[in-house]
Amino acid sequence: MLKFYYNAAPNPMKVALLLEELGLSYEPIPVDTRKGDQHTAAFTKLNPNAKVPVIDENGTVVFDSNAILLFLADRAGRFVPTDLSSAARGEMLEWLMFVASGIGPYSGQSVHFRHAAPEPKEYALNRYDFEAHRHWTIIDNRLAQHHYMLGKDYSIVDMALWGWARMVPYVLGMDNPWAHYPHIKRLLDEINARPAAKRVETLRTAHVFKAEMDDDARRNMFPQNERLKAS
Ligand SMILES: N[C@@H](CCC(=O)N[C@@H](CS)C(=O)NCC(=O)O)C(=O)O
Repeated sequence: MLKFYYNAAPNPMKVALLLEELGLSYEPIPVDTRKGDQHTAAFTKLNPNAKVPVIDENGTVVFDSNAILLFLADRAGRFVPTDLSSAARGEMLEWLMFVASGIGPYSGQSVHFRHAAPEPKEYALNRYDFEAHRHWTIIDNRLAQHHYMLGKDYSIVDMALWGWARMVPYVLGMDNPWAHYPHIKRLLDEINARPAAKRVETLRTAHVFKAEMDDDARRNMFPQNERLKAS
């Protein structure tokens, strides 16, 4: 049985969506990152980067959300162009990596500096907010011209995006970002209505993760701050 190490954050949720879309049976294993579960020796043996998601299927371990999406979709021959030398395959890879290296990190840092970092933070917040908007604008422009990220076929790129698109109001600190990003909202609503997304919602709320951001949670989530205390 495939073990799925997860929490309710964007990167694990995009993998949950693919697991559900593929109809794979899996054992969900909650990793409570505010309690520090990601730093245990057992977990860092699976993912030395100490982050979720990770899958482990009888010893075949894959960490990092977009690697997992590609691994599972390639294996199933679904939700990806399968001809390795086709232009469609190149297009899938470029957008998947754009989400992995642009949307995820810039949105994540925008969340960090907007909601968690201490003052002064104007410079950093301005940079990451600007970059998050710039990346989401590129996606919205793409979706203005194509129904899905790769055209007419729903793919793992849409799933990778969905993980983060759900969080856009929080990422950008806006009540209604959708006035600026109507095409992303259209895709988000469409995916949310899929039975697989509804099952992900059930999974997301099935386990109660620690909600308080107390000193212990901050130590577990932002270990870099310990250096500041020491200096
Ligand atoms: N590049 C990784 C990033 C994973 C990541 O940042 N996971 C977050 C949840 S979305 C996490 O585990 N955070 C806990 C921590 O940073 O200690 C991926 O795409 O899987």
